[in-house]
Amino acid sequence: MALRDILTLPDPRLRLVSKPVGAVTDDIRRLSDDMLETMYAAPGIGLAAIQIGEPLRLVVIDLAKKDEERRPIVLVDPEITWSSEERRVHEEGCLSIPEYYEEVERPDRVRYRYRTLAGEVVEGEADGMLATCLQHEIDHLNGTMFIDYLSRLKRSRVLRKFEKAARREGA
Ligand code: K1U
Ligand code: ZN
Repeated sequence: MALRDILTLPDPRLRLVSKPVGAVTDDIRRLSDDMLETMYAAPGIGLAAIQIGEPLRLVVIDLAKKDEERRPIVLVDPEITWSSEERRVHEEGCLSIPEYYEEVERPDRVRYRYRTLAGEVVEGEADGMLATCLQHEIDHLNGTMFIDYLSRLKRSRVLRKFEKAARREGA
């Protein structure tokens, strides 16, 4: 396992559409281990492969609380198969936009499908934090970030802040 660097705004790789994983190989198993280690260290509750620079449709999630045992989920080629008309607002953060949190409105419930590393197909329906997290992570696979759902003013403010920071770091 290896701790990997997390890409941050305005890195253009965060806007790539990731490619399907297809067959699970040892490289994919190693990548999912790295993703879990990186997510736990951040700390975060989810991570998409593109956030560590790998444009593959691979996601890890663990919604266990600090005092609970870890419950890692590795999702290979995850999809949202249905979204409710009903929507809800939830505060979101993103490891690629450090220390920025905003309320985002999304479908309240979703149905999803993914494969496990062992090749099993898992289908289910989620609400609450799992629904929010699944939508946030699957958005990353399509090059979408949660700031895309904010007003143009909020989005341009946060983008400007991170572009300025990147210029300072490059200088
Ligand atoms: O994909 C990511 O950038 C990870 C992101 C997932 C997420 C958070 C909130 C709503 C939707 C999706 C994070 O994990 S941000 C960090 C965070 O929320 C957190 C960190 C430690 C404990 C609890 C939450
Ligand atoms: Zn994110």
